[in-house]
Amino acid sequence: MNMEKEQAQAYEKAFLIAGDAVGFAERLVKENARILDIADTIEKRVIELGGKPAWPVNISVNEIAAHATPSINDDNALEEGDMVKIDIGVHVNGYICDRAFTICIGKKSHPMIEASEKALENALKMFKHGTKVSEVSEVIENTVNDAGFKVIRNLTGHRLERHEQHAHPSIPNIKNSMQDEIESGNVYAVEVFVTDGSGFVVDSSPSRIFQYRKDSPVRLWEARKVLEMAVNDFEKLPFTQRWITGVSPLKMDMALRQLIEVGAIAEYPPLKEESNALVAVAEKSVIVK
Ligand SMILES: [Co+2]
Repeated sequence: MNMEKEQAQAYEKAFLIAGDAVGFAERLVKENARILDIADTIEKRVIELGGKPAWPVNISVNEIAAHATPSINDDNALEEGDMVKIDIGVHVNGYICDRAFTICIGKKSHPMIEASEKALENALKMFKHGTKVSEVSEVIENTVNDAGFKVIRNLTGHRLERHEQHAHPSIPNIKNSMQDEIESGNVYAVEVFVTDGSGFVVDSSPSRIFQYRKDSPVRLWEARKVLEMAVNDFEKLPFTQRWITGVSPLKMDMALRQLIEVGAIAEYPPLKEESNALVAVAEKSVIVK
């Protein structure tokens, strides 16, 4: 199956902007940099280049593997030795490019980062029509194990769909017996998480990433306002408190809680390595021609 021209052009633009944003972000991640400034600056850059953030920039440090993003008045800054994972999503017209990289502050590299990048590189070489997903997974796990580390068992790569960041099939990082095959015309994100811990993530808190699920009546007008923005401004893709305008910070948490209770939005809590071990990630998206 071949992509339509309009879709192909949107993807091309999203991929170019994401590539630029990654290079830009790499220069921002350094000792004493405030994570709020890093996230705001990257998101602004994506918009200036004609894209939209497909989700809030994730800045996950050390044992946090993913789904952390700065709060509205976040004061946290990066420190020497921090293992910093930046995950950037860019969309053009709903067509998404998903990228992530890791920097260890004050070090040129780190064996864990090198293992994630090597596994990603080996996996990307296999993205041809007809390759089994299970073959890709096996290459990822073997590469990481050969480097002396473990993959995170319950985090996966995935297919990308219009306005859908995690479409079927997933691309596990562990050996499996999935029958799905890589298909031309599809877009996939390969996302390799590496650790020296137990290789499993659990929910942590507080959640700062949310996503529209369904329309539901809610009492607070602030909650209705958030839901309206989730649909109209964020196009049913993930969002965060930092992006919500016109709602007082005092009412924000109450509004979000109401929406979660009625199932109007879902929350994505930060994911923490179960044994509090360091985690590195390397992720790229690929269009299969
Ligand atoms: Co991803």
